[in-house]
Amino acid sequence: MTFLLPRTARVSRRLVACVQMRHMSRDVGQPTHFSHPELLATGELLPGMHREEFAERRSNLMRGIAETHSGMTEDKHLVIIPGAHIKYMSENIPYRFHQNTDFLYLTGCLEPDAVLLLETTNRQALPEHKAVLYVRTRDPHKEMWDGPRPGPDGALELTGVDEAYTLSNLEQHLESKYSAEGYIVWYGTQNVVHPEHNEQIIKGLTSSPESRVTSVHNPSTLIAKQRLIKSPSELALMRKAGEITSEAFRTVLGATRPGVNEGQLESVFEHSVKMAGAQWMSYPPVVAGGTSANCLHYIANNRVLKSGELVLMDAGCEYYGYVSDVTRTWPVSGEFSAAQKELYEVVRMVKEECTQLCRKGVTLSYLHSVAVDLLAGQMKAVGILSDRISTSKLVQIINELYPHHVGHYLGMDTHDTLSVDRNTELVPGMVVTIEPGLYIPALYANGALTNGFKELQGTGIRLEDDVLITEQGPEILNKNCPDSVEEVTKLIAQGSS
Ligand SMILES: [Mn+2]
Repeated sequence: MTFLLPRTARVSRRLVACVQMRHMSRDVGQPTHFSHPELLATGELLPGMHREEFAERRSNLMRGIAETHSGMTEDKHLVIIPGAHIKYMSENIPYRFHQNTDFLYLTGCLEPDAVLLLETTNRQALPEHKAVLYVRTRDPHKEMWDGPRPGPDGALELTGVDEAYTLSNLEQHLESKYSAEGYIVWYGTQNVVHPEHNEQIIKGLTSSPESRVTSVHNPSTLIAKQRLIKSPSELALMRKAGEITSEAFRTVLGATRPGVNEGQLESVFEHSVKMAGAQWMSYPPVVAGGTSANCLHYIANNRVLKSGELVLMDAGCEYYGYVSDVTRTWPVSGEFSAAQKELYEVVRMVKEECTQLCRKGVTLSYLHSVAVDLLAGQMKAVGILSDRISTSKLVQIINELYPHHVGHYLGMDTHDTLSVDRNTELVPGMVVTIEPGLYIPALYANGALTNGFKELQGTGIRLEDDVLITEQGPEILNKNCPDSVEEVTKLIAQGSS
């Protein structure tokens, strides 16, 4: 087994050593102070987020790894985090590139096909480590078609990692520098981010007869724990995503009238968030008129909205890597019927109560149980469900009418940090959604609805806010998104006047 690097690697190492510039002096395919001075200060990789913050996150991850191996400080660790690859709609037609969020969190780098390695530095205890990036090679022909690439030198200047190489070195380096050296390897094999790199990584780590890699640990749980608590700069981006989304909902309310297609409201929302500076919608929005609201992930958005029905819209935007996720439901005509208003107020009250409970020490699981109890109690109290229904029957009915959870963590992904249990106590810096709903099937046959409320068959209502936990209590990131009957109806009326 040789430790001599292949010739190409030696060349790029020398190249790396020559690079002393600390500021970008050319376009590298993602916004920098050089290309977007109006958006980014020197050294920032995302607005308000300096590359030092990314270095700190890498150190925190290595500290977390050290803590999982207390007492074995001599262990050598190797963490491998691949970036996303470009996906294609059809031959040569790419979807817009979306970076793997763990990779973005640790590097601030928006380059497709890149790989990050973090390795123990010789004879130094964690969190001391070396960060190495592998990126696509520069290619004038391809860059003419697809835009500039950083290449190893650009990646180094951009992110401030310790070393950078072209991807052609990845497999060979894994084999020659790491596989026989007894590193404890941290790499996510469960949800493969990049199938092609995955093959190279597995081959590089295991194909040599001298390889000592027999198992890998998944780093994603440790990264999720870190991502769960947002830094001030992350919160600034999330507040902005919440503000943009609130404003977009106000615009969509004003554009609502009978005869408008669901897809047109989607388009009003998308236009509004992009005009305000967001890059994406967080997910294909749900714009569901009438009974379509009972399909929780309805995204066909192709029906004409009719007077008398409600429209449910679940939509959010992504602002430089951080997302919002908001839901409102309102009457197409601008006026709730008496029964619709009762049901709406039940859901709104439950959202309000659960939001106020978003404080240090409570859990999403607890909030969900509160939501279930409140929904059940209120449905009886206002007379939508008969007060003669037994408690066990009531539990069954609420499970039917409210089939999802009250919330999830929110951050770089809409369903953020999924490996974090919902029994985790909330602490300041965490962001959760609070989204109670009631969905009454069109053919709801179990006789639960009282006579005055039969018209609610086929009605679905959900209200969702994004809530930051602070020392002082909950902060609603989309606080300008209206939910009172008065304000919602006023905005619809203003739009149609
Ligand atoms: Mn949600």
